Amino acid sequence: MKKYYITTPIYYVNDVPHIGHAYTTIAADVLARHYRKKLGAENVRFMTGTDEHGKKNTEAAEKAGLEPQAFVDEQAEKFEEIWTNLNISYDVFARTTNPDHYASVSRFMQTLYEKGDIYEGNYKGLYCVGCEKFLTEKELVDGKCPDHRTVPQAFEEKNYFFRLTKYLDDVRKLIETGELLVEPASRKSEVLGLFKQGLEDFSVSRESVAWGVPVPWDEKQTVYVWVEALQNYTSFAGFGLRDEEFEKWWPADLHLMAKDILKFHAVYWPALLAAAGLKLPKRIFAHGFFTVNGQKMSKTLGNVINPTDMIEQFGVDATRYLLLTQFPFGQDGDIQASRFVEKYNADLAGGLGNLVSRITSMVVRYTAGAVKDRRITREYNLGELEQGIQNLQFSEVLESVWAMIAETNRKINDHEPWKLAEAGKMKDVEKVLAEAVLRLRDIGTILESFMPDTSEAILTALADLEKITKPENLFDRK
Ligand code: ME8
Repeated sequence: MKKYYITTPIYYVNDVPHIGHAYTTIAADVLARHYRKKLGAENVRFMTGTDEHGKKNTEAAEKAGLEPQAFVDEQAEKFEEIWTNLNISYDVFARTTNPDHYASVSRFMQTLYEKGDIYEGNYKGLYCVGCEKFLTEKELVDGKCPDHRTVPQAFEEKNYFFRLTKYLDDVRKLIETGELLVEPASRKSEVLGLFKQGLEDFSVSRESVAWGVPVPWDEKQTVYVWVEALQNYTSFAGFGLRDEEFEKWWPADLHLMAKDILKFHAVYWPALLAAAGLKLPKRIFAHGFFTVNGQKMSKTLGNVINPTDMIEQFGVDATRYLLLTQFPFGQDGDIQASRFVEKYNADLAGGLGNLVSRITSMVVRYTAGAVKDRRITREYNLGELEQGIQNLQFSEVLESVWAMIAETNRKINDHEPWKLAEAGKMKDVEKVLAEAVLRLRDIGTILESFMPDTSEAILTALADLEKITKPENLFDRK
């Protein structure tokens, strides 16, 4: 692999970012940082952004008493700000109201049209604005959208349709053989199940929605917001705009998202790409959807957690850590927000923070800040941990790191360097501390992608084995 192009979904700006958005974006950031170390920063492109068209956003703008553009500008800024505060190292922030995106989408749609994969039809259906998609009667619960608990709007208009059915067999085969990876395995089966149930051509334009990218051959219509949003992955890589750039980055190495939008990414998107004659993404990974303290996160329940509040309470790295360690990535789970303080104190203040402070204090005190670089026996395999990151096993990797922290602590307790010092056995003291320092360096190295500031503080303090310093307290007890 020579380059790595990773994306998050582009989030709707109808509301402010919450920890659901943060969860995916932090995970993508860990991968981007990891691959920058492996491939060099110039060979990694990490993209996130905002989905700014469609009804959902215009309705929110209206409520806020603003013109759509003014509203989405304001909202997009909030996302960028939060990502900066969370130390998200994105390379590109894709906003779908960017004129370049319009040009790229027009080019893409025109290609499908000229190929004969678009036809005119009449659409009659039930539309859920919350999902920005049509629902079938079968999907409704008590006549309502099960996710948004609202009655969908009955809707009939002239639309353009995409010949999805023409590409279904090809896409299905690529997923089956793993040429297009859909992960985890449970999600792959779910997607293959959709093919079995049968899928129909779908409408890719709207006559009644003005806030969008105009259909190039019929400017009275706009491109359906989902079809246009998916194309952010190609347009912001330069499709139809900057050929050399597009050549370098496409296809994407990983599209990351939660399972709620897997169908769009694993069925519609590959089919659209195939129709446009473009390569398909290499890997699609859909992680689980989580609840908070056992309940669905919702405005009505008032349990939506804002990442900014978490950063204020715990700091950036602790927020990243607390979110990624709640449950295995890829599975559904529960964010136990009521136990954040307990976990913070146990793992960060008491665990890692205490270990760093303990070791560096002893080195400064007993060996004047200097230890010899010795070979250490490692019970852990750094390469395996790196592989774990590439497999998106974030909570497992962090668990292993915390096992290393506990083990390093235990070794210090067993050898009691303070007693050795009292007995004047300074060579032994130095040996025990040197080993602890080197383990701590390994820990700092693995944490680089997860907790960048913490890792830097550790690695800086231990950079020169002749002049080890004690860093400031990493995590204050809460
Ligand atoms: O769907 N658990 O945007 P969106 C886990 N604009 N992840 C969660 C989550 C939760 N409870 N809540 C949100 C859209 N997410 C479209 C995407 S892409 C071309 C267009 C995360 O703002 C997760 O990544 O509704 C999920 O897939 C995404 O937010 C949905 O973001």
